[in-house]
Amino acid sequence: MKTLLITGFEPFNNEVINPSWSAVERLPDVISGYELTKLCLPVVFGEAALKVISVAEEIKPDVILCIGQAGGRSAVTPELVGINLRHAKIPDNSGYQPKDEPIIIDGENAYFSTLPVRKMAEAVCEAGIEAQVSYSAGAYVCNDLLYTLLHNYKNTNKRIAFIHIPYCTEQNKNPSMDIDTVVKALTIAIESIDK
Ligand code: PCA
Repeated sequence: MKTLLITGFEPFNNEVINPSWSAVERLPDVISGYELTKLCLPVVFGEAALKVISVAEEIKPDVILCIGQAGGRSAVTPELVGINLRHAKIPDNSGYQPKDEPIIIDGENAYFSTLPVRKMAEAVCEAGIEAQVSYSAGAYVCNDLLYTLLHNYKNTNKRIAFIHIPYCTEQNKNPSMDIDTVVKALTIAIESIDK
């Protein structure tokens, strides 16, 4: 069976939940011929990617799909691109707050995702869930993770993407999405990878 490493994040910015991990936790163990390994990541620059890479070295997944919260967005948004920039409006969970720093000194400016993000967004939309491709993952820990993975696995056949999701209903913020809807969206996104 093919393997898929899927990650969510711990809470950050004074929240007590992060819907990315709540949704990942609820996914079934097998979707569309992919056996899922689930991992919860620290919201810490550099460390999140190191944790993914160390587990990926062990289990050698075919696909790495990372999920994160994007407060303020109303849609499920697969990210097209990761950029070589760290710029944080709030400190990460270790207290680090970089300002306009590269992730990799002399690294490429950007890498495109290596999964079919447009197809994934369209499939989710067709199921009646708000979704669209995003052209910026920001410059915080989520972008750091996406860029670092794409950099680390360039010239390999590992397929990598990042999906940002809205706040969940329990966070009492607007806009928001039910975790069950996010779980459905992620399932459909995974099912569409090889279609
Ligand atoms: N969202 C943050 C980091 C962790 C998360 O869930 C981001 O968009 O960078």
